[in-house]
Amino acid sequence: MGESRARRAGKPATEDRPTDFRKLDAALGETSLAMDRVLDDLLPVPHGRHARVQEAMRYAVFAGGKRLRPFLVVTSARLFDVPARPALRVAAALEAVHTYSLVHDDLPCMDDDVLRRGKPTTHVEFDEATAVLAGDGLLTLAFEVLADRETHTSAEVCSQLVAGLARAAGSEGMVGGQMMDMQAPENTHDAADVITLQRMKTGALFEFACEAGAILGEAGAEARDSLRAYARDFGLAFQITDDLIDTLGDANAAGKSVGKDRDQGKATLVSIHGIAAARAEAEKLASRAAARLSGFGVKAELLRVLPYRLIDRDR
Ligand code: GRG
Repeated sequence: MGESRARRAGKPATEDRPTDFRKLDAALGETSLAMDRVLDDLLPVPHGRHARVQEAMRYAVFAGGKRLRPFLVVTSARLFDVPARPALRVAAALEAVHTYSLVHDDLPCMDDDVLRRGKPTTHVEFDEATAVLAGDGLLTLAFEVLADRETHTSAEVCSQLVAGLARAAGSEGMVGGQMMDMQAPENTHDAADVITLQRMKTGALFEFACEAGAILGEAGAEARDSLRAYARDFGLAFQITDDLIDTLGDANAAGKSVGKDRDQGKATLVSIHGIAAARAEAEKLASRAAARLSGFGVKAELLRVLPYRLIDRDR
């Protein structure tokens, strides 16, 4: 990364809060471009009488997005010297699942949103049935990609990737978290409820993103555990910041509707603790996430800086 406050003070960046994100931003940009090329290769080219669903899949995937989960996969895979191509294929599978979740989340029967990634949501641009099918198409494509020997020559690695993503996306992970969220005003009251919901709804995919790098690298349990612990803290810090943006932000900056949690009476860590305490908690989680990767040394510098970059999104 560029010159951080910590480095200017002559200390290692890990001992203080990094404030210069140029190197990280460049890496995020590079991964995003590489990701889009691989997604373009993997997504079916619309053809035949069913072209519409494939057009909608492409519309949703290429509507923008930070490609954060792909960055986590690719950067954690680099810790184990995994080549770019397999890491990008796993990253594409995960981004497909993430995009499906956004398409379905925006549907009238769920969050009923008209704006996502700064553009009309998929059901607004197409129609509801097409949006449901596009989400289904993205979800299933992800597993097709992971199971393919082009992703990894070891069947054991492919099967761990398939099982890991299925667990993260399923009813004990993202889908379960979404169910809790749909019932949130009645069932989610205190901070512990909110943390459980968020760990399932958004944290589980972050955990898979980081662990996938270790799976691809056939790393040992200790490395996998550190990456999962990093992702848990990172995910919560990310979510708190998302809630801060929802509370403070404007729809243009967020690229989506804001203030919905409050309007729907849903508790968040911001509504429970207040803005200042929520910010302090995000800061603490970012610092703890960074510390989780100390064992990887300088190789993990980008991953250590990332949580700070994300929690600065609300300023
Ligand atoms: C419908 C099964 C199902 C699940 C939906 C993740 C999710 C579960 C819904 C998204 C709701 C939401 C806006 C959550 C806030 C945090 C979040 C996941 C934001 C979107 O992720 P980003 O910011 O999005 O990484 P981009 O567009 O950059 O990819």
